[in-house]
Amino acid sequence: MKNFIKENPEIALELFRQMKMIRLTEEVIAEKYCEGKMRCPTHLCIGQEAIAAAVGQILRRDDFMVSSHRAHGHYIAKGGNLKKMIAEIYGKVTGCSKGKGGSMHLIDKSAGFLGSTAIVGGTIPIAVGLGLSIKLHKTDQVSCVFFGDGAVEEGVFYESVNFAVLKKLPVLFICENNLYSVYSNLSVRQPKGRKIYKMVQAIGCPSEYGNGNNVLQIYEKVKSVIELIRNGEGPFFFEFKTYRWREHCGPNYDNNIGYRNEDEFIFWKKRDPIHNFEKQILKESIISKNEIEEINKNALKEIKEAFEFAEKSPFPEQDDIFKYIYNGDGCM
Ligand SMILES: Cc1ncc(C[n+]2csc(CCOP(=O)(O)OP(=O)(O)O)c2C)c(N)n1
Ligand SMILES: [Mg+2]
Repeated sequence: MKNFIKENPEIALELFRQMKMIRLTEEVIAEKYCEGKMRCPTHLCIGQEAIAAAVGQILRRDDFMVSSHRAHGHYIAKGGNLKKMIAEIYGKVTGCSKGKGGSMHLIDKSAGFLGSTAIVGGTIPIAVGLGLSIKLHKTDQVSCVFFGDGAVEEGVFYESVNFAVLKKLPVLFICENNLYSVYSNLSVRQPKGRKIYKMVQAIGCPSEYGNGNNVLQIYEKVKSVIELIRNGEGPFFFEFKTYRWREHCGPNYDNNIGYRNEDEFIFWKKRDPIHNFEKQILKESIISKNEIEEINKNALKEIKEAFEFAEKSPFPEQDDIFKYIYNGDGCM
C-alpha cells in the first residue's frame, strides 16, 4: 500500500482529481442552493467522495452503474456528463432526465450510468436485473450498485442479493455505511454488534469491509475482486464506512439539531478523504502544490461552465409534461 502512489502515480492522480471534482461540484451546488433556482431536494456526498472515485476508476465505461438519492459523486466518477447533471438539478430541458427528475434522477447511458432513484433500495434489484442481462448476453461487463446502510433495511435488498448469489450474477454491491438513515443512527435501527458485511456472507454473498475514507484501500480492495466478478464467479459485496458532512438533504451543516454532534463531525472531518490523500501525494512528490492549484482551477472552470449552461438552458415546455414517459423513448 505504501508504495502504491509511487508505483502508480497516474492512478493516484486520477483518484485525486476525481475526488476533487466531486467535492468542488457539490460545494458550488451548496453555495448556490440558497438562490432558490435549484428547486429539487439535493443529497450531497461531501465527505464520502473516496468510494465513488475509487470504484469509478476501476469500472470500464461499458460497465453498468446505478445509484440512490445521493448519486452526484457516482455519476461524475462514472464519467456522466456534468453539464447535463447540473442542468437536471436546475430542472432544465437540457438536463439528463430532460429536467423532469432533478438531483435524484440522474442518468447517462453513454457513460454506463443507468440511473438513480429516490426510492431507498429501488435500484438494487435493477442492478441485479442488469447483472442478469450481462450474463444472458455472455459479456464480461459488471453491474455496480451504490446504496446506503439504510437500504439494507429494505426487504428488496435480501431478495436481490439472494437472486444474484443463486444465479452467480456479475454484480458489485457497494454499501456506503455513513452510520445514518436520515436522522437515525445505526444503533437505533439494527441490533448491537451486527456487521452488515457479515450478514450478507450468511446469505451466501462473499464480502469485505473497508475504510470508506481511504481511497487507496478502496481501490485495492475492489480491484482485487473485479476480475473474479468479470470471470463469472458471481457477486461481491463491500461495506465501506464513511460519513456525510452536511445535512441529510440540503446544503447546510446540521450538527446542532440533536441527532449527532459537533464532536462526531470533527472526528470525521479529521478523516477527510481528500485532504489526507493530498498530503500523501505531496509527500511522495508525485505532484507539487502548484499542480494541485492547477487541478482545482481546471475543475472549477469546468464546473462554472456547467452552471452557466444550466442557467442559460430553457425549462421544459409545459405541453411536454407527459412526453418521454410512456412512449418508450427513454430520457436521454
Ligand atoms: C422506500 C423509501 N423509504 C423511505 C424513504 C425516505 N428516505 C429517503 S433517504 C432515506 C435514508 C436512507 O439512508 P441510507 O440508505 O443510509 O442513505 P444515506 O442517505 O445515508 O446516504 C430515507 C429513509 C425513501 N425515499 N424511500
Ligand atoms: Mg446512510
